[in-house]
Amino acid sequence: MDPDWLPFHPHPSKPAFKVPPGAVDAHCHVFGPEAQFPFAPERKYTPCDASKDQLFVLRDHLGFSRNVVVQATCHGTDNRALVDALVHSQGRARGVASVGRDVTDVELRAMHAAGVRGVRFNFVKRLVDFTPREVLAEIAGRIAPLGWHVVVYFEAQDLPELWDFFTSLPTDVVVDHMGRPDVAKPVDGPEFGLFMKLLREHPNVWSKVSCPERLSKSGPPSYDDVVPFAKRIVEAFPDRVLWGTDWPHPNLKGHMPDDGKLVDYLPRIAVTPELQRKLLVDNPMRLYWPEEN
Ligand code: 0GY
Repeated sequence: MDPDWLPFHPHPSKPAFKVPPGAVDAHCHVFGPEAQFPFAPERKYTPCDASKDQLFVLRDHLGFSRNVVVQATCHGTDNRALVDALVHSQGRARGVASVGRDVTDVELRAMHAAGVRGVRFNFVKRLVDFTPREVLAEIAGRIAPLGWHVVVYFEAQDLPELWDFFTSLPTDVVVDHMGRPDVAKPVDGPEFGLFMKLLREHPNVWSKVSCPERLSKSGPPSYDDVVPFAKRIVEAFPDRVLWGTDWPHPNLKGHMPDDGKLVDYLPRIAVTPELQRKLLVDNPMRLYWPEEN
């Protein structure tokens, strides 16, 4: 583990907000355990272990029913820890993998059988080396027939350059953490306006409204400065939003959130029971468990 690595909160509080029945934590990770699932040689950070069993304990503690486990960059394109979590979840976890162009159709089908329903393309420069767009387009073309979608992670200032690539993808496109807006800038300003335009003009684009703890400059426990951004998206696109804890919170500096308090942030961005049900149940179920709809 990196010397300045902040481990996840050891005893998260019980949230005051009761999530609706069947709620899905649609963005979380597993790390290792390293002794069983070594981290990738090309990784940019070495985290603490954060196992599937610890994730499932947190799920139950917070009142969630299911997880969507997203491949983190510290595991590169080795999805074994992710797949292990899915197959031991009793059908209560689905996943988003990272694959290279060398992935075989047999491997893709095996991941599908385990519960993988998407691939993640990461454009955050501190996390990954550059992959040519044509390689990513090729991967997207291969996973589209499986009914999978593409999850993209990028920072707001890079959206203009990424726009043409994102809008050319043949699948649903799920954006992590609202495209990481700079929340010191106005919610009505051009930078966030461009992200809203992406959602408005492209009905296949979804947004996770997660990670106030990552985006906030005003800080915990209320993350006030992030609320207007997330609330704006939830109210404008109630059928294309997802939320997740982001446990175990990779690369946070300064503070580690109490996951119970993160759940208590939810009714501030989804202010009615209907919006809460769409965000936490209907939307993730439609995307990850469509056969149950
Ligand atoms: C997140 C955010 C981060 C890390 C990763 O895959 C990853 O390593 O996604 C980050 O450092 O901002 O969603 O987990």
